[in-house]
Amino acid sequence: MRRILSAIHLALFFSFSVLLCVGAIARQQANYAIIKPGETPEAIVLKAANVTPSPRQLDWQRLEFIAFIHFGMNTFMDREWGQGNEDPAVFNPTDLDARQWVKVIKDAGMKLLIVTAKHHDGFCVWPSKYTDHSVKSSPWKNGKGDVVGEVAQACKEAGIKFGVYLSPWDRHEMSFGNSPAYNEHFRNQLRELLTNYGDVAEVWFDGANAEGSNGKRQEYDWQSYYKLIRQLQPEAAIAIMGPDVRWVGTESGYGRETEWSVLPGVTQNLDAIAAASQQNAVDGAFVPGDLMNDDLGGRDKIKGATSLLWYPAETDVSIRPGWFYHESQDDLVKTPGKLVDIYYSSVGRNSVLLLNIPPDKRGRINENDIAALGGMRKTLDQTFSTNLTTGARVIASNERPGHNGAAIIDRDTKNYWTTEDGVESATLDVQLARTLTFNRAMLQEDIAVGQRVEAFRLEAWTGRTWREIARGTTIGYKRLLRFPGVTAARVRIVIERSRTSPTIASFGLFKAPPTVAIEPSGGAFETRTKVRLSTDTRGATVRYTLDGTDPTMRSSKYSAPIVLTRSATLKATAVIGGELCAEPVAARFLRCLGVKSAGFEKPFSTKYSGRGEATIVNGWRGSLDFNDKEWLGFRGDDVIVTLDLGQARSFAKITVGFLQQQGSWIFLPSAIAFSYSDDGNNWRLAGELKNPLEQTERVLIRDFSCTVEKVKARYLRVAAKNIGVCPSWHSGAGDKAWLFADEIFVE
Ligand code: FUL
Repeated sequence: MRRILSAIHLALFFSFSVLLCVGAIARQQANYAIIKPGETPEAIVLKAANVTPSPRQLDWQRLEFIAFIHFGMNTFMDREWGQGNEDPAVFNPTDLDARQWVKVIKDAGMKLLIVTAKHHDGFCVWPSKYTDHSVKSSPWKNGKGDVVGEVAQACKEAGIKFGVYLSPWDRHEMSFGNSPAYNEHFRNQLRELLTNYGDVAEVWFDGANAEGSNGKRQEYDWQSYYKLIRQLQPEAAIAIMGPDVRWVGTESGYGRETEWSVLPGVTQNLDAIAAASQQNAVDGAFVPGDLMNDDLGGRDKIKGATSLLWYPAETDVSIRPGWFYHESQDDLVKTPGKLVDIYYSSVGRNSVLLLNIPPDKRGRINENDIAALGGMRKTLDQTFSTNLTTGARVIASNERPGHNGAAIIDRDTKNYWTTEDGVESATLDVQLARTLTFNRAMLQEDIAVGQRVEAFRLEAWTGRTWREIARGTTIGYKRLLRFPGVTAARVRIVIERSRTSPTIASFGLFKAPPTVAIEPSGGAFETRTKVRLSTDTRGATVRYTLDGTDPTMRSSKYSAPIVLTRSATLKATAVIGGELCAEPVAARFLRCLGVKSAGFEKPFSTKYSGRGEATIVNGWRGSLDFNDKEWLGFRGDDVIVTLDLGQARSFAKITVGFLQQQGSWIFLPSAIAFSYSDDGNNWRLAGELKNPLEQTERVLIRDFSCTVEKVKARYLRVAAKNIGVCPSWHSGAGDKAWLFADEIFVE
């Protein structure tokens, strides 16, 4: 959220390139378009279809999967945000090995590494000439070390692109808030990073911002930063608070189902735009709007636009709850299964995935993170190494000369299929070499000519009819689809709607290793519950455990529904030919008292409404992703909820769970009261708690419990106090704070 607020000042840059002939007329290719007053919605849609990425945006998009490294003062202070007054003597990695970072990243399939040269605390991990608050003043390598230099060198050796994160917000630098002086200081630091370390492929500017050490706020001169970058590293993509790449809008790792790379801009300066058509580039022409909506570029989003621009999404997420390393999170590394899911939901949804892997105090990536990445890579390789469309024949319902159907399976993404002018829906009948089984599909448009497809579906030929197996809206650079295994010899792509002649550059069908489904996928039960396990692959069996450990070949073999009478954490894996072949899936089952209904005194936000009122008693816990449908979000309001047990029941314990993610303005409640009642009118207090945790703690889930002795009642009430507004030190200071609750358990 904080990025959005400050994104209002973001100005955008665009460029022209060559003349190109697609669609009815020869037109100049540009990563923006100006809409003249009076243009019809249809004309605007056509313009949007012909906005194309700048060469640097295209190169960036093709990287697909890139790495973030958060490493700095916070690593040693065990914090997420430093104050700026930390002692440089604390920064002292015992065994820093940038080559290890790069190896881990390369092995995981990532193509670029962005390192935090300076985070909000202002400590520079390169020996900047412009401050002493840097590695120069630390004991590491006797003040002669340079993390940025070691990373740049290791990247170069391994053929990985290199990028820098330089936080504009600086809580140490005295000139911060003294606007011209700090802008000069910031450019000086930027110049060092852009001139001393070889090629820079991405510059990442964060939106987090508040006062500096002197209590003053800074007016950033973004335009002058962009100008310097264009001059020194013209190939570098400027991300987030920059013109080339936009923040996807969450830090969860999940992009949008409908992800347009062409967005409406707000025209600022028509003269500048007119001048741009002669000069190739202009800054300050557009301001993007809300980046957090479900759909940013659909027809109703662009219909009133005065300009359009290519502004693609980057999905940033950390492999751990925090961006920096904390020993306490060693067991909270995302599982391979979760990382694979994130991959499908970012790379597979027309976005670049920027995955953060924070090195520890030694200066090495932790074993747990390496294992998780290894598991993820294994599954992705097993899935995508064999494209089952090899040897297929493609028959298109319509094709433009030189762009026939065969282009979609020729493995050359520069060749693409498209239709004749005026044909905006079409089918591509893919006749496979033989009958095959698959459960994944990949589609790519040729975005070099624009993003066009608005709706499509995939169908398989059953021998008698076409059966739908998957559908989607946008495709863009890449779209990955998952569906239960299908066995067929013919598949067809049906393009239902496109903004102009659709293009497909690439199509693939794949078979992912077997996965296990747990039904129900976890939850609460009263006395006993039955759980079914199944795999999506014929010939596979399932092994499982109930104590939360990973299954082995010695674990129980699934043969009939499992009957649970106690709380359990179930983990299951598929087995083929005597070998465990999939990453385990897990589900938690909790035995507790059944709640008949839950009512809220103040409504939760429509944006974070989980699965409705029942979310609070459905037995499912929320994850660290506040978007995961298990959280109810309250903006500025308290959570006051009454539970009806249906009849008077005895209970011993009530537990309620809350989330804190202060970076997203979500804080734990300040206090919680538990009460009970026989009639729903007269209430008795069962217990009261105050939250002992710091508001500065960044990411955590916390349960608050109240135990009672011999209480029997029909109604229970939990009242949790919202802290009201974000605290004074916070970037949202004074704005309404969020309170997020996921679950109440009655035992
Ligand atoms: C945020 C920062 O405040 C975090 O510390 C982290 O650097 C993340 C990538 O961006 O805005």
